Amino acid sequence: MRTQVGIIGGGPAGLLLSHLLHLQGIDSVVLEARSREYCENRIRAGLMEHDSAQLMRDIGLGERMDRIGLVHEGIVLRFDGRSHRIPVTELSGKQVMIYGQHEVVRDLIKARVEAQAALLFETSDVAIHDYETDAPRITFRHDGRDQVLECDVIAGCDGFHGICRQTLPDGFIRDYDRIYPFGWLGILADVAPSHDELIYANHENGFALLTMRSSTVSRLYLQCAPDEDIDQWSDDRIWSELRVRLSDNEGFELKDGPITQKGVTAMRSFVAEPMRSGRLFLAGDAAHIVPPTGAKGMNLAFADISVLARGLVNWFKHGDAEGLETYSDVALRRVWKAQRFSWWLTTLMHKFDAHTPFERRVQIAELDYVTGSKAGMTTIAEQYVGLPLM
Ligand code: FAS
Ligand code: PHB
Repeated sequence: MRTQVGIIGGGPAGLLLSHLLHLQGIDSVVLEARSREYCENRIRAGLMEHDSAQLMRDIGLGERMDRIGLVHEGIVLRFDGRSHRIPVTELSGKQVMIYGQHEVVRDLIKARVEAQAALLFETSDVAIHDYETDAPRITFRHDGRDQVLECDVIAGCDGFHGICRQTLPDGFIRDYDRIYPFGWLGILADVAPSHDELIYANHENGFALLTMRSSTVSRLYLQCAPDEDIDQWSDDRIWSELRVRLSDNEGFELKDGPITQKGVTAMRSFVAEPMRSGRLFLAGDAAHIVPPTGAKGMNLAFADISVLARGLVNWFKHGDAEGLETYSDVALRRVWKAQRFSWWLTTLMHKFDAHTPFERRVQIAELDYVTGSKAGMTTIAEQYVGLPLM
C-alpha cells in the first residue's frame, strides 16, 4: 500500500487531518485500532471552542453541529454558596459550542466514508519504521493479513497510550508532567440539565461540574480520589453529593434522573517536546494531555492539526517545508498557554487535601477577585472560548 500521509489513530486529530488533506487533494490512510462503533460511542469531551466549531463549518461539516449543538455565551463559577456568571461572549466576542466529541467523530467518519477514504478500523500490531528517512513505512495487521503502508509522512494521532511517541528513542523527548492528587467521577444522565449554562463549583467537599450533552441529557462530574472505586458510588450517593456541592444560597435545585453511564478519569498535565522527529509528526493527546477542567483536550487536537495540515499542504503542493520545520514550536506555543489555563482553573476550583487553612482562604480570595473584576473575568473568558488557532 502507498499513500502520501500515513495517519495512526482515528480520533478527532487523525480524522480531522485526513479530511483537511482530502479537501486539498492529498491522500492519506487512517489506521484505527478500535471498531467504528466503539469510536462513535466513546464519551469524552463535550465543549468546542469558538474556532474549533468554526473550523467544522469551514470544512463543510457544521450542519449537524449547528442543528443539535448548544451555543453558550456564559459560564457560572460557584463558591461559598454564591454564583458568579462570567459573560464569556460579552467579554471576548466569541461563543462556545456544547457538542459531544463522539458527535464530532461521527461527523468526521461519515465525511471520510462518503469520500471513500482509506479508513481502516480494527487494525493491530501497528509499528512505524524509517521515519528518519524520506521513505517512512508503517507495518500493521488488518483483515487477518500483515500489511505495509509506504508513505512520505507519518502523523502520530494515536493518543496518550499510542505507539508513536513511545517508539521515539529514550532521551529524544523531553517530558513535562503534573499528576493531580484527585480524579473526576463523571456521569451521563437522562435528565434535562438543571441550568442552561455550565456550573463549575468549588465546594469544601470538592469540585463539581454541571454540563450537558443536549437539552435532555446531562453530564456531571465530581472530584474524587484518583483511584476511586466506582462501585462504592450508588446512583443515590452520586446525586446527593452533587446536590451538596452544586448548592447555593439562591435556591438552585439539581434535578436528578436515570444515570446511563458513569466512570472515573484521572487528572494529569503532560507535554512531550518536540512534537516531531524526522517524518513523524505527533498531534493531540499523543503529544500532550490536559486535565479536563478547562475543556481543552479535543480543542488542542484541532489546533495542532490546523497547523500540521497547513504545513503538509504547503510542502506537498509547493515544496515549501517551512510550515513543517516550525510545526513543533508553533503548536507548542499554543499548547503551553492551554496547559497553563487548564492547570490554573484546576488549581483554583479543586480541593487539595494538602492545603493549609491559609492556602484554602487564598484560593477563595482568588476566586472572589477574578469573579469580581472585569479584567479577571476577561482573562477567563478569552481563554475559555479558545485562543486563536495558529
Ligand atoms: P484520541 O485518544 O481521541 O484518539 C486516538 C485514537 O488512536 C483512538 O481512537 C485510539 O483507539 C487510536 N489508537 C491508539 N493506539 C493505536 C494504535 N497502536 N494503532 C491504531 N490506532 C490506535 N476532554 C474534555 O475536554 N472533556 C472531557 O470530559 C474529557 N474526557 C476525557 C475522558 C477520557 C477517558 C479521555 C482519555 C480524554 C478525555 N478528554 C476530555 C480529552 C479528550 O477529549 C482528548 O483530548 C481527545 O480525545 C484527543 O484527541 P486525539 O488526539 O485524536 O486522541
Ligand atoms: C464536558 O461537557 O464534558 C465538559 C465541559 C466543560 C469542561 C469539562 C468537561 O470544562
